Amino acid sequence: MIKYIFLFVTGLASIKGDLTPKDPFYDSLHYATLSNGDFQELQIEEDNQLYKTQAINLLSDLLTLYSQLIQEQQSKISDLKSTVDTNSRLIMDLETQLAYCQPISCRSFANQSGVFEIKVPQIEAFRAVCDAEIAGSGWMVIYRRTTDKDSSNFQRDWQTYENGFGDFDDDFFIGLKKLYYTLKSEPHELYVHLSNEYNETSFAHYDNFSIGNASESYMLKTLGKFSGDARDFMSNRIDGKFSTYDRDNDGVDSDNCASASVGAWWYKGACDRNMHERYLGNYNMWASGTPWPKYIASVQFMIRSKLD
Ligand SMILES: [Ca+2]
Repeated sequence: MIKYIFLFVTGLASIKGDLTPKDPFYDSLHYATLSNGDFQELQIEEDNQLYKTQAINLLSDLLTLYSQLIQEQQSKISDLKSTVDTNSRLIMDLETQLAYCQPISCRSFANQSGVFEIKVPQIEAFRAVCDAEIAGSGWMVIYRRTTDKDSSNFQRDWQTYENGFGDFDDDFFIGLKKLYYTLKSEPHELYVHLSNEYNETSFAHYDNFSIGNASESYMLKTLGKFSGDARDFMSNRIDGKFSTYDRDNDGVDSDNCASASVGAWWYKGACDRNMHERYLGNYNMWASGTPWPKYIASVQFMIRSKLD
């Protein structure tokens, strides 16, 4: 076989003389005119070159495949990052919602007295006075009135009582709206602290204090069980709506209790004495006709979540 190839190649040698190194067929004819040994070496060399080319092509294919795999993995990583980002935002949203669902009350500032920011669901955070001295820790002061002076005006209209007013360092009312949403957020107890001119104190405690919403005129709904060394002057007002001089909800047709008795309060069919009466320049107005000890010098209403 090789002999015939050799003769074929030898025959081609005569053609080579008519070609120059620049002709396209020159190399082929040059190879064809080689000796048999040279031809075999050339064949081996060409085979090696072919293997190299095949190896390079294979390596190129592998590189292409590897590049595709890397691109696929990068795409998957990008998708995973996107998923992680989405889930992170979701977690942050849930944490925010959770924070808004979990009330921040005076219980959050155990054993501390002062002004702190409170957050209960459905309303903006607000500042409130926490008291940890009078009846243990975790109490939020919703109303304070001292009778040693008449600087604080408790004769206010409905909107003012709804929003709250006064000075945390002195006399104030937290506001019916904040009170409603705070009491709604968790079960609360109520503690009424009284002191007289001799710094003697008494208290009234109710273990389940709640009121209605704005459309119910913040009706006094529940008080729970009463205890204390003061008299219970609140229980007979359950189901009574809150009244101000410009919002008569007292159930008394012949009178406007908040105006006549000079005090916004929960009334139920009678213009009873209350804590918001106008200060008349003496302590006796508190003693006369009220169930509280004589000469009341100050009163403070406080609420506390019943949950730990
Ligand atoms: Ca009336």
